[in-house]
Amino acid sequence: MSRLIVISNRVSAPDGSTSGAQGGLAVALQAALREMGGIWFGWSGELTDEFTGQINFQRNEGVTTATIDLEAQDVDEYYNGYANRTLWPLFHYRIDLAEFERSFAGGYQRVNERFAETVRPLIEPDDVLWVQDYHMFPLGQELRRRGCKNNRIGFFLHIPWPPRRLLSALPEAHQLIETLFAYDVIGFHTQEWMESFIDFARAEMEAVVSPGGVLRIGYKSVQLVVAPIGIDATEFAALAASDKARDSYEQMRRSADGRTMIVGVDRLDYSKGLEERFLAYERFLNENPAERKEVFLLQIAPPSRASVESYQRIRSGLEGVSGRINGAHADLDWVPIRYVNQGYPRDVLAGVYRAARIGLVTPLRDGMNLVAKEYVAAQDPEDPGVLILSRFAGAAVQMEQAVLVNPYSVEEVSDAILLALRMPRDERIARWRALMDGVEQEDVIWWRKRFADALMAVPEPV
Ligand code: ADQ
Repeated sequence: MSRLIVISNRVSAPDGSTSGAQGGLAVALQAALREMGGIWFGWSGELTDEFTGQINFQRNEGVTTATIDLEAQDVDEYYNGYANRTLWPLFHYRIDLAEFERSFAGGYQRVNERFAETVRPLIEPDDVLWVQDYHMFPLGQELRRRGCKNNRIGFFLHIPWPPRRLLSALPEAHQLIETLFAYDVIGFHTQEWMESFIDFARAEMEAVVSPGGVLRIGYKSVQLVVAPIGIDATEFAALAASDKARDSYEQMRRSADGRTMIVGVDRLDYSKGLEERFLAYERFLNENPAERKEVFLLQIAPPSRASVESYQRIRSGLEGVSGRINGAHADLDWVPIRYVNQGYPRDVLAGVYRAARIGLVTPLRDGMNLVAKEYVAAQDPEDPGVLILSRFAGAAVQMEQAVLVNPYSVEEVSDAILLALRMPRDERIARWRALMDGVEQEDVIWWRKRFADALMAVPEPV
């Protein structure tokens, strides 16, 4: 039987010893690795003075992880540089924040070659490879060049694919996209991201697409598939029913002191629309004096990518806006925004979600957004809260019973908050039931299977 080799920037062991992919994605990939056997390969998160390609193997609960250390220059150019200062902003439609430097592109290519060189000896002829996300676009091609001719290699993109005209600003766009033809299958969260990809390949590279979703340039071809990621709904429901979740639920209810809680949970990232969210909430406070002191917003936002300047700016920007709103509106017994910069264990988070009457998930652009699904999975079926969700999150395609909003419009989001607060219980239950059915059916196991089926259906190389 084939083994599975997962390759991503960071890896995650079942005991949580290495950080990186967390929650549902990690659980799903670990389950696949347990079933098929194999290895999860990636960067350890550690630095080394000189790259040696020495691999650190660990085995935990039936999952083997293999990690390597990188040089400081690698991390600057590949991770902080090309991945987080070039591709991430550009792929989230923030060309204004994207930085184009040849050293970043060079470092990105070098690290992908280092990954390929190091992981290559671990790969056997029958192994199936699954490469994750935008850190690793050229990896498939580098592996093919090193002799992985017959392995099935799939690639999944966790972030949006930007419109063609935006992508044209990337100096290496053509080369980068050509490398993707080394994969057998490329997966996207939504039809929209896939269509943007096809649009670029057609218009700029004369690619042709067949009705079955095979994209061709000359003699090279790749199968495209839409596979929206889900959460592990069963795992999350169990978390929500745990003692820890109940404690945090009760603690939140007590501290809410009879007021209605609105919750936001996001990595501190400009793509998540936090500033717009705060401004929309302020508008709600101004427009609805009667409701004003009946609500508060809890925003949990642990800092991420803190060495990148645009992240430092968003952080101080948010401190400014939340401070100003609290300064202008707070009273002796009420603070409108509780703004918390730290991460919490997932069971605690589940209790917090359940205690919130509104889940406010308003990214300006998001590949999928798993917080929206977790919020739904944590609700009390008898008295569920209301999900307010950005139209520009990939999740909106599957979650049309949420209150969908344009996150750029403070008026629309403010109106949505009022609508959600006044929504009768029957309607909340009906919407929640439909959302929960989707979250349960199209969960992370479904996602993994959908992608794996597409990969296994590709005709075997000869
Ligand atoms: P992210 O941009 O990280 O993921 P998201 O999908 O919302 O966004 O996942 C965040 C995860 O981190 C959730 O599981 C959430 O519970 C957890 N998390 C966030 N804040 C936390 C906190 N304070 N404490 C503890 N946990 C916290 C990228 C893409 C998304 C895509 C995913 C998966 O940007 O669009 O949905 O990958 O493909």
